[in-house]
Amino acid sequence: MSKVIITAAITGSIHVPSMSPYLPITPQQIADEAVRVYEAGGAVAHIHVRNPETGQPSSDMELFREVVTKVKSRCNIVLCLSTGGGVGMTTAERVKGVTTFKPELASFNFGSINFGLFPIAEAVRKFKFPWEKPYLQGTEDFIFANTFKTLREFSQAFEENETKPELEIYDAGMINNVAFMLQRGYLKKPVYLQFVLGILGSMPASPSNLLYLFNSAREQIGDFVWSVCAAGRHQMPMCTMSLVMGGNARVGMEDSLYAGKGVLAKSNADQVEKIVRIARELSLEPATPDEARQILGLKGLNKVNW
Ligand code: KMH
Ligand code: ZN
Repeated sequence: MSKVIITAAITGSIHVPSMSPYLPITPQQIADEAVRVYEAGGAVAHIHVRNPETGQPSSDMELFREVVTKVKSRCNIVLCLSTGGGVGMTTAERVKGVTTFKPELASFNFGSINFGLFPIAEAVRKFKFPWEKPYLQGTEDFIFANTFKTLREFSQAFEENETKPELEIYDAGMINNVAFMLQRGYLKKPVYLQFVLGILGSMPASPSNLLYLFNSAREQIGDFVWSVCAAGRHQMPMCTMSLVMGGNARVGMEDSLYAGKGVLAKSNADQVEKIVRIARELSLEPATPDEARQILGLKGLNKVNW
């Protein structure tokens, strides 16, 4: 039976605590969620951290340390640390998780976009914390900068720490960036691409856009391993399309707070269970973390720095 990698992005830096009481905030909650994802059939947990008091996205390495050590003591799920971070973080802060922890896998955003979260603010009736509204509204004027210099510097950090990059592709031009960095020797094949659909400021989530990204990547890069994530209500349809097309799938509360129409997910595991059910209906079996390590060519949990 074909194996598919199910990733869950546990908390992210897009949603704010006022939007769901179930959004994991503290290191303990994030670690508990990663373990629940593992138990539900997830092979990878994508990790951001938040200030435990306010829920604001953070780049504090001690918060990351608490999460990764707690998870490792309980299960062998692959941890994919974020280098996307959150609004307002510097590139130096964002890459620190790679140089500090030498993870097996980390996200690597492959171009710049005006990451527009500001419409989300309109949907929140009452904000719990003072940082939330300006954080979202400020993105009207926020460039999520991943310049060629950053791509070069991050590539070197990934290579030095033997961390496999998960290349986040929000837009067609970013495939060109991957081809360029491959040609210059900054990336090695096979690359792992994740098509990110439905973020305002980049490509909308639609079947034709996913097909277009996939075909463009085939033309420009050749063979690659790939996955899909999509924002909000597009999460399950786009992940299902990825599975049908032979790709992998990322769910999780970073991308959607819902487990169904109008139903908040109580845990990331709700979404993992759902995509696992869909996969099995398609005669696909979720990969274990060790199978995911093999598919992605990861160095192994014994080589991380925690
Ligand atoms: N925020 C996402 C839509 C990252 O953390 O580096 C993609 C992501 C990026 O997860
Ligand atoms: Zn992320």
